Amino acid sequence: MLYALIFDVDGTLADTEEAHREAFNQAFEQAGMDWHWDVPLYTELLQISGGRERLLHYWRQQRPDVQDVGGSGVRDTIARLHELKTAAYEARVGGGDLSLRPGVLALIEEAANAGLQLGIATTTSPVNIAALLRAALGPAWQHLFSVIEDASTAERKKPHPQVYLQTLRRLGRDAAECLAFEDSANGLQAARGAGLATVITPTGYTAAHDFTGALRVLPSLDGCTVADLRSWHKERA
Ligand code: XBP
Ligand code: MG
Repeated sequence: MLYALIFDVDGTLADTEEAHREAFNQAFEQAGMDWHWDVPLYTELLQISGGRERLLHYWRQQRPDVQDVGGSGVRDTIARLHELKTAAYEARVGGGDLSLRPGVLALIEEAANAGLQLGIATTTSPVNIAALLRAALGPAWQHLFSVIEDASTAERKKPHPQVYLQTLRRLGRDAAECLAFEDSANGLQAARGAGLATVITPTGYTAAHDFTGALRVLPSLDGCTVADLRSWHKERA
């Protein structure tokens, strides 16, 4: 039986990575740094989940010789850049410009009305989830989700399964009673690592990823119903 749906955020609930990329570049400008992440570079950097981890990876890869910026070491500089970036992203997305991907709102509402539990398992920061979902689902958005696990509660980032394992534990569900929804290879690996059958809806940033092991790979959740999910869920066995 299917009892719960667990959603990734970035790329799955909404196509957010372009807004994240622009927010990173705004943070670099505000910090007076000459870094700039264009779309091809950001597509590559998205293989690292977590904004702080992505910044550290880029620094080690592109500027291994630079040990501090304006007297702050690497760790402090990254923390400051990520704070600037998160504020820039919140300002961009909090105004409601970014809508949910096609079919997401209808499926969430139908699933909630059908009594399915809804969870969120993401590597993004809680500020970003609230900015996106408050605008897209209204101020009471949190009541739709029984469990939210994010960068503030799960230290290990995707493809590590920690965020999904913690979500399952807090839902009180076995993986076999749930479906996961993801957009990326890291997300698929994390969900599969927790034993979850996973529906993939790629974005422009993740279209070239390897989705072997996905239960379904769909252009979007548009037209997807709870009845579809129940029949796909039966197949996974
Ligand atoms: C995608 C990510 C996040 C975002 C940036 O998260 O990997 O790091 O790219 O957000 P999801 P932060 O698991 O929802 O696909 O800067 O807050 O990490
Ligand atoms: Mg994602």
